[in-house]
Amino acid sequence: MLSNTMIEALNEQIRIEFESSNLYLQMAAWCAWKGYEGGETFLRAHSEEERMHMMKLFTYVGETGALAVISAMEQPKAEYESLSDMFKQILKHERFVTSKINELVDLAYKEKDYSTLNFLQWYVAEQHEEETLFSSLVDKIELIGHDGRGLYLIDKELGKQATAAAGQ
Ligand code: OFO
Repeated sequence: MLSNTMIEALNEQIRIEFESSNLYLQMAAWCAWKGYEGGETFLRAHSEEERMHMMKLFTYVGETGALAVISAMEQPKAEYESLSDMFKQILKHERFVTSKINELVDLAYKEKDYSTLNFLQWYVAEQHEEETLFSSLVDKIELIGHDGRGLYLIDKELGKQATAAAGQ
């Protein structure tokens, strides 16, 4: 059985993962609007991934006999200065998500809630992967994404990454 503090914290994480999903879907719309087809495909897929992160939490909370609660969500930002600006904001957002996962892990330790601790390990690994991915994309955009040709190559790369991830 989960403590009330843990239920509240997990429900907050459900909101955060849902917000991530909405944020990336909104970013996909911005990419489509700007003609970044690869970026659109990549971010649509990433939005789905975040929905899956949310659903895992939603299911876990329910399985423990607690009530999963979906709370009000923040409206995602719709417009970005550039692809580089957008990916820097994604990296910042993922670092924020990592800090929230770490807080959950701290709480589970403090409460000796070993079941939740075990459940959260998947998120710890996932955040490591996501930060690595987005930080390398930010670096690539910084390196070559300053003109039309560079941006074209970056967009192609994003499309390829989305296709490769879908085939995994
Ligand atoms: Fe990309 O963050 Fe979920 O967990």
